[in-house]
Amino acid sequence: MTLMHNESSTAEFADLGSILVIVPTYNERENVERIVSRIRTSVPEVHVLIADDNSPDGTGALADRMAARDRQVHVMHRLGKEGLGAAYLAGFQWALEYDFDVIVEMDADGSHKPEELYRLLDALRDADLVLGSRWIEGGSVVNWPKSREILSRGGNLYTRWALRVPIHDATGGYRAFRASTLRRLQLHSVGSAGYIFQVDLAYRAVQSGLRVVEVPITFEERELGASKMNNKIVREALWRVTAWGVDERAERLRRWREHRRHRRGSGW
Ligand SMILES: Nc1nc2c(ncn2[C@@H]2O[C@H](COP(=O)(O)OP(=O)(O)O)[C@@H](O)[C@H]2O)c(=O)[nH]1
Ligand SMILES: [Mg+2]
Repeated sequence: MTLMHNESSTAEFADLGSILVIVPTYNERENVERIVSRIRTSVPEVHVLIADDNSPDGTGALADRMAARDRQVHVMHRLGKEGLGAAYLAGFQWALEYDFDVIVEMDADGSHKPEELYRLLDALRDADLVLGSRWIEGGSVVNWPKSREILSRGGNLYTRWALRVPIHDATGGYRAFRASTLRRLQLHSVGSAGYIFQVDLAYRAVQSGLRVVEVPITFEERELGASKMNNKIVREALWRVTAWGVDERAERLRRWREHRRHRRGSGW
C-alpha cells in the first residue's frame, strides 16, 4: 500500500508533517463512524488508523466500509482482545513503518473531542509529547461518575508522588507524539497491557529528558457502548506504579551514596 501524506496544500499543520490518529476499538460499533467523521472534519489533513481487536459486535467490518470510502482511513485487524496498550503498540509500529511524523492517541467513544485536537497539535510545535490533561487549570470531566473521578484524581496524585514526575494526568489517553519521541521510548520493552501503558510511556518520556507538555481538555463520558475499564486494569496500574516508585527511590539512594563516597574519597 502506498500512502500519500499531506495531500492538502492548505493543511493547517503542514509544518508538523504527516499526522496519524490511532483509534483503538473494542465493541464500538455505535461510536466508530461518528468519531472518524468528527476527526476528519476537525483536522482534514490527518489520517486515521482504527486498531480493532476483532470486536464481536462487528466494529471491524464497519471500519473496513469506512476505509473503502475514504483514502485517509485505515484499519488494523488484530486477532483478539489484548488490551489497549497492545493495540497502541501495534498501531505505533504501523505508523513508523509508513513514516508518519506525528502520532495521536484518541478513544473511539467520543470522550476525547476531535474538536480539541488542534490544541494538542499546536502545542506539539514546542514539545516532543503533548498530553491532554483533565487535571490542570482549564481541564474538566463531564458526566463522569464520582467514583471514576476519585479513582482518576487519586491515581494521578499517587503517580506524581511515587514516580516524582511533574505530570498531572499521566493516565489519560488523548495525546500527540512526535515520531522521534516514539523511536526514543524503546517500545519493544513496554510490557504494560492495560491503561498503565499510558503512565509507562509518559514516565519513559520524562526520564528520557523529552519535552512533555500538558494542555487542558474536556473529557466527556461516553453516551453509547460500554467502558472496558475493570478492576484488573486498576490493580495492574497500582502495583506497577508502586514497583516503579520503589525502583526510582532505590536508584536515588544508590546515586546519593555514590556521590557521598566520591566526596569523602576526594578529601572533602
Ligand atoms: N483495540 C482495543 N481497544 C480497546 C481495548 N480496551 C479498550 N479499548 C478502547 O480504548 C478506548 C477507551 O476505552 P473505554 O472502555 O472507553 O475506557 P474508559 O474511557 O476508561 O471507560 C475505547 O476506544 C475502547 O474501545 C482493547 O483491549 N483493545
Ligand atoms: Mg471511554
